[in-house]
Amino acid sequence: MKKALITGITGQDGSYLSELLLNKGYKVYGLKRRTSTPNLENIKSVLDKIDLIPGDVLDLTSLINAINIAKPDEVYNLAAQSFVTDSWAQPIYTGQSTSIGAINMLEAIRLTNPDIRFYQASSSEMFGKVIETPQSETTPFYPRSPYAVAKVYAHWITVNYRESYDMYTCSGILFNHESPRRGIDFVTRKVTDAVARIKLGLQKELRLGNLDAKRDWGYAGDYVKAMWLMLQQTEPNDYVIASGETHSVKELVEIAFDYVGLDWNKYVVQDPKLIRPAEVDLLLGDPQKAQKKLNWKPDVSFEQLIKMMIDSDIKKVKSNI
Ligand code: NAP
Ligand code: F7E
Repeated sequence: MKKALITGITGQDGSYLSELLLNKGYKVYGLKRRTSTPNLENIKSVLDKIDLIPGDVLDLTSLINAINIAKPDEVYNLAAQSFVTDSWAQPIYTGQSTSIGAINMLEAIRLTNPDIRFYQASSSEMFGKVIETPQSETTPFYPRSPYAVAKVYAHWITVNYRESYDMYTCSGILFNHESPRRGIDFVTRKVTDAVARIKLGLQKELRLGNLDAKRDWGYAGDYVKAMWLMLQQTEPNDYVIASGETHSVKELVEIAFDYVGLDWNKYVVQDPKLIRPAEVDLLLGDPQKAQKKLNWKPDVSFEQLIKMMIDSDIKKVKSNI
């Protein structure tokens, strides 16, 4: 039986990846940091099937301990301070968890068992103020936030350990991916939750920042399949994972309000406080390499994704009334 260790298991991607790996017959271990209140909502359906190991990616000893317990064939490093906005408020912590966390995990592997295959959760935010469109594996990076700068370090250290130590390390450059389990701060979930509340008469307005920003959005359940595929190849490599379509925040809002029969103009308020110090205006990924080499393609469209999230939020909000 193959064994996998996932950091960031309580997050959106960690939960979908756990389900995928369990379905493939893996023994799944998750690194979980201590929190003062429970945060197991995303993994509640798999809790009795996985093993959680206490640890933090900033604590190398806890990572070595986790590897000694799990003895994994594969490590998926998904842990990070992943909210771009907060990376300006907490730049040093974001740098530590997002970049030093990655090298800590790589060092833990190198020192214990360098044959372990390693996946690093890299991000389209690294392209930032884009040099070319669409963005592919060869597009130069121009990060625009402390988060994105930290992800660039984590990406290159992953490449460097492959080249320096001949380790099987892969960097998945994933464009935005969402789901009903997306954190409430991110724009898709903020919109779908608000639409549900407005429809049910519990909220009057939705305050947003830049409506013109464009993103290449996909479904998290599709994207975790690509993470697994990357670690099943003969040779390690880096891949862009994207839908190949871009949409503005305004389009997202229009589709979401339309779906419940409401006019978004009556509810959306632009709030200058929500504009970022430096914005990423346009992201559009070119997933051809992943399509050809991994035989990967997404199944869920942008519209289906938004509708899935609204249906889920309406159910959640109703169950709490
Ligand atoms: P998420 O929901 O924010 O989950 C982040 C996870 O990291 C949580 O489980 C969190 O634990 C954990 N974590 C944070 N700091 C940690 C630390 N110091 N030690 C141990 N665990 C820590 O993020 P996601 O959307 O699932 O994304 C997964 C990864 O992919 C992240 O690295 C993110 O930056 C990257 N990424 C995401 C996207 C996207 O569109 N979703 C795109 C590209 C890359 P707590 O529950 O305790 O907070
Ligand atoms: O913002 C604009 C905002 O916070 C998307 C993370 O998973 O994907 C995510 O980063 C866009 C930005 O995601 C609001 O200015 C407008 O242009 O949903 P977001 P993100 O910053 O793209 C990448 C790939 C990651 O790696 C990250 O970890 O939407 N926007 N108004 C807003 N955004 C938010 N959050 N809230 C607003 O009110």
